[in-house]
Amino acid sequence: MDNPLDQLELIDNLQRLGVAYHFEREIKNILDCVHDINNHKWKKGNLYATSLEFRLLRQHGYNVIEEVFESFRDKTGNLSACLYNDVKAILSLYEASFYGLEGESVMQEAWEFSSKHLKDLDDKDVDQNLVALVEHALELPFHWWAPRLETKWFIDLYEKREDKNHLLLELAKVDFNILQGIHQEDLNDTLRWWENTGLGELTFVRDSFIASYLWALGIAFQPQYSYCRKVITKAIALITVIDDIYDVYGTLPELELLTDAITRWDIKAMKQLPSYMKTSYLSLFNFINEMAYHILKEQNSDVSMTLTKMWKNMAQAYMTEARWYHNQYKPTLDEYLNNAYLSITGPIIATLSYISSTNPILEKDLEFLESIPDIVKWSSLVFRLQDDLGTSPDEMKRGDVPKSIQCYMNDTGCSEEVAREYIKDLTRKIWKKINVYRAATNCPLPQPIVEMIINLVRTSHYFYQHGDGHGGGGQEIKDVMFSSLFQAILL
Ligand code: 0FV
Ligand code: MN
Ligand code: MN
Ligand code: MN
Ligand code: MN
Repeated sequence: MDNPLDQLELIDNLQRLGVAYHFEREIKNILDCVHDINNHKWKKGNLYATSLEFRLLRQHGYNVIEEVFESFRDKTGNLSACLYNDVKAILSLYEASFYGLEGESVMQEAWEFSSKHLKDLDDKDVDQNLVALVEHALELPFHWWAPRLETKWFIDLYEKREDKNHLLLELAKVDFNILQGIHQEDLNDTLRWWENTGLGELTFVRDSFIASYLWALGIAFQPQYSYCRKVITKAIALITVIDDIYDVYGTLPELELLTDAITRWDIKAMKQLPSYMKTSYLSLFNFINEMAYHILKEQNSDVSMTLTKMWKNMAQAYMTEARWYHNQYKPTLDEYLNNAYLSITGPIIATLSYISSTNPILEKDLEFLESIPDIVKWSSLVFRLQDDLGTSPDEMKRGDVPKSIQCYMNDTGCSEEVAREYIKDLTRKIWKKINVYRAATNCPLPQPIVEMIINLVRTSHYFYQHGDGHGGGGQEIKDVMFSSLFQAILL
């Protein structure tokens, strides 16, 4: 292909079909060329092409200015009304707008303009494939997709297209099935570990082991990250149990003992725990020690201090929430969020992602992660806000610390509906900060790790878009779990 637009569409399809990871070098070559072309005839006056180019270039770390959209204004200075009828172009602009950076006004305007028109879309004369894309994009824009979790959906959609490339479709299906086989092996391994812990038999624990694996898959799907996925799955399974102990089952004095035991990180501390807590504590202890041992053996790096420190942070943040709840204390939103980015455990998952997928592990990276850098903090905040949007209705019914929505209602006296809109708006604002970070060239962490951290955010969007996908799990998420993990695609 030598038409830039065809090339960009191909890249977009490769990405959505889940096979772009095979063509990283080719994609970079194309984008390098597109970025350097001086003849702009192929996209002049074409909002669809301009937006697609902008989105792909920004996604891949190229510097593009928001002013490329200035030429689409009408005489009144607004994004032009004559664009309303071009659904494909507006969708393309909408997808691009999620790559906006903090402080960019044109991007904010592009988001407002495009999302409004897509929501109000009269779809009776629009191609059904495009309508499906619009509906999906309004739920989750491409930039917020957890790569593997949307692949099956897109392959199905792509197959229905008249202009599909048969070879590409076949590649996507075969590749999906091959990866699914690898994922099933990971799951087998970890499931055996989980059954051996016996933690699933604790009466108060949510049944969410497969969901824990799906989180790991959302974070890192590529074949080489099996060890990383297994570590993350186990961590999330343990986090879920410990979280339920803090939120649902434990009494305040018992929780003080558990917090003390995790803070001390000493097997002797098990003695002081009520018997129902002992297996959870020892499982966590063993899991971390085993991982530290593995890394020591493989790389001669000692990660034990970093790991224990992250889990201490979590236990202390859980304890803070438990004290607030049992004393009926209502934190302000600021106060709540200052603790909640830790209690969502994003910093642990980010650190585990690094440790379980990086060789050589560097002391300076460990220190950087321990300091909880902005990228981890912001990602954890978005993760927290999504969790609160999805889980707080049930949490409030059961009794729990006020979550972000309730804190904002307490702060301002507004309705729940207004508070939820505020939290969604805050989510988009923090994403712009994440985008700035992602675009910066001076991040000390390896790029794949930054992407895993961002994939954690994306996975949280996925899990909580229709409620509590992790704990409660509506039918929709169960269906997707089943089809992503256990159903091969027919060729
Ligand atoms: C707790 O859910 C829980 F298990 C989480 C945070 C999802 C697991 C995913 C990762 C750790 C990556 P819940 O809504 O009860 O969490 P909070 O913190 O609100 O009690
Ligand atoms: Mn959906
Ligand atoms: Mn909880
Ligand atoms: Mn909790
Ligand atoms: Mn929650």
